[in-house]
Amino acid sequence: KCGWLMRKCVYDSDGTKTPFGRRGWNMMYGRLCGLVLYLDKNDSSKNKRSRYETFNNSVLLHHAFAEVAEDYRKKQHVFRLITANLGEYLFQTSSPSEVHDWVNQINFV
Ligand code: I3P
Repeated sequence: KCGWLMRKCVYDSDGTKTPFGRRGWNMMYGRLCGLVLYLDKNDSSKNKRSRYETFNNSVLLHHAFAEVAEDYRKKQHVFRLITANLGEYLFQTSSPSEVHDWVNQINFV
């Protein structure tokens, strides 16, 4: 599964709260490949720096859990992703069916 997502970091991958200044929403292109969710700032560039950024932004899905973020009311069509190392992200998609599709694809990889 691939597609554009808005991402917000809530907890970093060491389980601590993401500090102010890095808690904003960013548009990213998500690609689900096996047990990794790759996140690119755009879907075309293939230079070394963008590959490094893709690697740096990738989320490992082994023992990760996704759910519809029903308690998050500021935006629509948002799902939450909690990772094994207690990182937490919110992702906004474009429709209810996209939310369910991402959640199911992440949970049943
Ligand atoms: C954050 C940014 C987010 C906001 C977050 C802010 O500021 O405004 O949009 O989350 O609030 O901290 P910054 O870009 O300086 O990190 P919401 O959109 O969910 O309100 P938060 O700290 O309550 O998560």
